[in-house]
Amino acid sequence: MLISIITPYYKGIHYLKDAFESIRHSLAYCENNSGGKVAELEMIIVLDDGDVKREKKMSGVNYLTPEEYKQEAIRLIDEYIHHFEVFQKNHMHITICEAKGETTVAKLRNIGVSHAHGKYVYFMDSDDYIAEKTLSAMISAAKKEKYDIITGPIEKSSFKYDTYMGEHISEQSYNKDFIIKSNMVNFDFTALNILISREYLHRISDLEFEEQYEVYADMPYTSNLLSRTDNICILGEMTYIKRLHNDSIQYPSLNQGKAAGSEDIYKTRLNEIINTYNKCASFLSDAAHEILKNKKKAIKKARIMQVKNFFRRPTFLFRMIEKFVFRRLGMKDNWVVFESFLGKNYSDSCKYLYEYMMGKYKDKYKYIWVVNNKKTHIQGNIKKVKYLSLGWFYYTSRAKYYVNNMRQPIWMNRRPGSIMLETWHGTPLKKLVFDMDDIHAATPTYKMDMYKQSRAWTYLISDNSFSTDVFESCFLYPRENILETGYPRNDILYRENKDEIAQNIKEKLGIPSDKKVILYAPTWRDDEYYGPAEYRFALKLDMERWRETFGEEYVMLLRMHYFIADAMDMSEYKGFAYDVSRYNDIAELYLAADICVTDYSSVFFDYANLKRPILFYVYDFEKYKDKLRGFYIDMENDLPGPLLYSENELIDAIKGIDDICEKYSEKYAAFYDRFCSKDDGNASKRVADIVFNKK
Ligand code: C2G
Repeated sequence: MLISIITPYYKGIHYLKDAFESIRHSLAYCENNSGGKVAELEMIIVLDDGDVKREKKMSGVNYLTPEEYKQEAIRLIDEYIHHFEVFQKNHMHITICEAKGETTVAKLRNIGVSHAHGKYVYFMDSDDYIAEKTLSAMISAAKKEKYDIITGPIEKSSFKYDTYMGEHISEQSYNKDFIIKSNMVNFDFTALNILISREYLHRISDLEFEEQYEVYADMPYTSNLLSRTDNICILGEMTYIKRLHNDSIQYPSLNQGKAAGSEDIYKTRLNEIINTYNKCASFLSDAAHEILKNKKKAIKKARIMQVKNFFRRPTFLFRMIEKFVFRRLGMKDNWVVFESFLGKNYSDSCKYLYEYMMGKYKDKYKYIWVVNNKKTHIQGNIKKVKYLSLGWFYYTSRAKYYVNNMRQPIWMNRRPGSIMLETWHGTPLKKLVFDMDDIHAATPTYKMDMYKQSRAWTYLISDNSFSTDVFESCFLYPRENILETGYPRNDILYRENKDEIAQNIKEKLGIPSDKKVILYAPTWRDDEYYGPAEYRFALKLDMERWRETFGEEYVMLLRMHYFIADAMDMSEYKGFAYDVSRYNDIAELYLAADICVTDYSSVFFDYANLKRPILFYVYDFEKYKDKLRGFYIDMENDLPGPLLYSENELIDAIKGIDDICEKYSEKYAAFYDRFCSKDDGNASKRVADIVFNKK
């Protein structure tokens, strides 16, 4: 008994690969649970080049030609057929057909059906996947009895197949909001996950998708299917996973892409269902009613939230004032706004660029600093404003220059002719934005937001040629606007009086001058958060043990990432452990530190400028590497220090730090050449010359 799986495809080879992977696993499951009997499947892939031709070009996105898209798909299909035994054993036959010119998914599916030989047809989209038990469940039901329709639940997930299957993660670490479980079969009238008997299709006059519909052609088709038979089987184990696209820029789903804003069409279609079926198949009109009711409720809730936000946070009001008042005042060509870590610190490249400019250009420019703590000491004649205060709106609106090391707010709309200098905040180690497959962090619209934000950057600073390559791919950012100058924030690490500065910092922190300093500066974990930019961190150090072991010789500086919301209480370890999480400038702490312990933070790229020992305390290496991010460099081979997986290993490494320095001297030198050689103490000058010192 042959089943024909019909899959329209136009792009997103990684999606198609996941679809194949899921079929491969599901086939293997079938085989193992049916005494080795073959499943009898055929797949009909309907290739469409029409959509590619019509696609709106986005800056930075590299498009393949329609022919290249096609070849890419054919290669993948070929690989599966020839490399996996389970496909050969099951005599899986794959037919590739093509649709040219202006097409719709509806048309592709009809083409697929016209090529099908199976007793049943099954629509599966190329960007979705099926659960392991799905094929086995549907095949055994179809063999047992002669149903017109066999169907099961549809889940939604924004994760790739591997992650969904949970090979590397435990249930608890999922971002639950991303997995929306829907037990209601065909909740939104999709044609997916329905095994349809071809004889039944024939009986109801060879029902077809209406090809003129760009979106929601499923709705009339599925309502028709469901209303004309009672011979339906619903299987709990026949699960289909609809994938939510996290990259609406390069790989938009139909609704995110050309059919964006098709909400009204959806409502019209629901009303059609209500009007058509309210007597003959009232369960369909009831379902459509229910969806409409829930939609209305959701809109109402969103409006109430908007009003609440308006009163709770004055940002909305300030945005209006900016738009209608400040924007009408002229742009100030000599105003420069500096902002580091959302106003949390006076630090990073913004600080060093500012100090250079102040020394060089003096009052040729008016300098504005975004600092949330107005007591922050900043030398020079400057104006201080808090992040997102009315003053912030005023100055960022009127200043020609805005220098920032993070992402600006997504709604920010800089005026024409203004310049935004993005200094960024580190050489990338962890995969970023468009290089990430899955997004585990708190903001599901990360890729789309980041794309929009980075289009507003006039320049982007890079510390080395490695970062330049990465920024081009991870931000889809044009290479010609990247300033590969080295980091202004590392200028201080090359100052002649750096030892004197270090001594002053130790004094300021109350560190006895005879003690050496271990700086522990870890990063944040994408999956441990309270909300956007508010992350949790559990300190995996037994401080009592550290004091006993190292208290005579060392003190410890504990520096949490700026996203970490949890405060640490180190009062018990006074005189040994210092919480320096709120210290403004980590570069100053680098100068004071004899050893740096970090994990996946970009901290080590900068600290390596000092050529002092670096240890990597990576107790959750596997999870971080495989599940959360993935890395740009080979952590096991390219680092200037050892990976230490447990507290014991870390303690032993510190005890034998001289041996480690010796052992890693060659790797350290290679690392320095690759990542630090642009830094020489003059990066601020190089940036200022390009951005501000224009003739
Ligand atoms: N940082 C800090 N204290 C820490 C960790 C980081 O002050 N405990 C500062 C450092 O200047 C570091 C920067 O924040 O370089 C970025 O921190 P990362 O840990 O690298 O993490 P993230 O903010 O995700 O930025 O390209 C760089 C990446 O974007 C990483």
